[in-house]
Amino acid sequence: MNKKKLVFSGVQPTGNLHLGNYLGALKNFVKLQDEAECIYCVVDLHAITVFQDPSDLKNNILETTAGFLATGLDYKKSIIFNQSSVSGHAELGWILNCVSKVGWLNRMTQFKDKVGKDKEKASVGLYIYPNLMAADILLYKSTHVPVGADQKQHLELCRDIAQKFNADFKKNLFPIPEPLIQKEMSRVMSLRDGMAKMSKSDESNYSRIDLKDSADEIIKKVKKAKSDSSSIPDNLKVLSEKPEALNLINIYTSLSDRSFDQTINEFKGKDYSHLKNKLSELLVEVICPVGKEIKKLLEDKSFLEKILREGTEKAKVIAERNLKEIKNVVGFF
Ligand code: AQP
Repeated sequence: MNKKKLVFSGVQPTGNLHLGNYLGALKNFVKLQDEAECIYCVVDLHAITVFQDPSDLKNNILETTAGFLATGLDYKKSIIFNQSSVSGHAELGWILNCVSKVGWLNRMTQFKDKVGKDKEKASVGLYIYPNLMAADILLYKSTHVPVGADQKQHLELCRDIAQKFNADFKKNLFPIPEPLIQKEMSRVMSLRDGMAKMSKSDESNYSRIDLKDSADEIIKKVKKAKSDSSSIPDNLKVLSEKPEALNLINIYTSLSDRSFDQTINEFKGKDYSHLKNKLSELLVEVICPVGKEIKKLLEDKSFLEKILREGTEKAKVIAERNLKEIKNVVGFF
């Protein structure tokens, strides 16, 4: 059993990276680089569970890679690559499809939320997506997985699959991976609806802050964000009844690396317009440099392709070694 801390996580190249990806995942990815061996993957096989225009997909893979680098990932410290270039993900994905249970997948709330009433028209890939996610993680025998709270259920499924595989084949092959979910800001909500998560696929541009937004766009989006007409309360109980307002407080808290109590003490009794002004200033300070860096990196696509190629070579070494062992345990030649 691999006792070393090995971190794996992925981001789908399905559009512009947003504040939810940054606060829920990427910020944590960067911190972990100095504590553990880290593998960060642009999960393009996951992206095609919903149809992607091929040329958009190519651009989005590079843009997500640029987002990784611009938020502080160092390709010399971490392995950065795209999933489809290491065939072991798909191969182990199939093996795990045969370990996982239909009943387990039927409980996945993200699938139900994404397909709504159109279940019959959803791709099979979207349904078995969590099994592929388990393969991504287990292919490297990863021990820790930094994700936003929306992925917690998928990670629990991955743990169940790893345990079942180990039990079925009577071999302690896979470590049972631990989720690393940010305590302060595990779920960034939409700026238009405090009950829906901020998401790339939300049709409204005003629902999210994209990492490439200009200062003007950020200010406009924060100004239009839903909040509350009364003043800011001094406790979480009252705020919890106003999810949009709570979301703004949480974003400010997380971006400024403060505690919730510190933020409340600063803003209690004031109007939300005051919080919005401070939040816009902070967002412009933190997010605009990231957006500028993404745009700069995208000017040299061959550099980004080179990073992915080099990362792929490193990922393949681990993946091929582990897959050989896994196939042998399953009974393949
Ligand atoms: N709103 C969010 N709050 C906190 N964390 C979030 N993450 C995504 N949205 C939020 C985390 O970001 C990582 C990468 O997610 P992803 O892009 O691979 O997939 P997703 O969760 O499906 O993100 P989107 O934006 O909702 O994409 P679409 O619209 O394409 O489905 C994950 O760790 C995720 O938890």
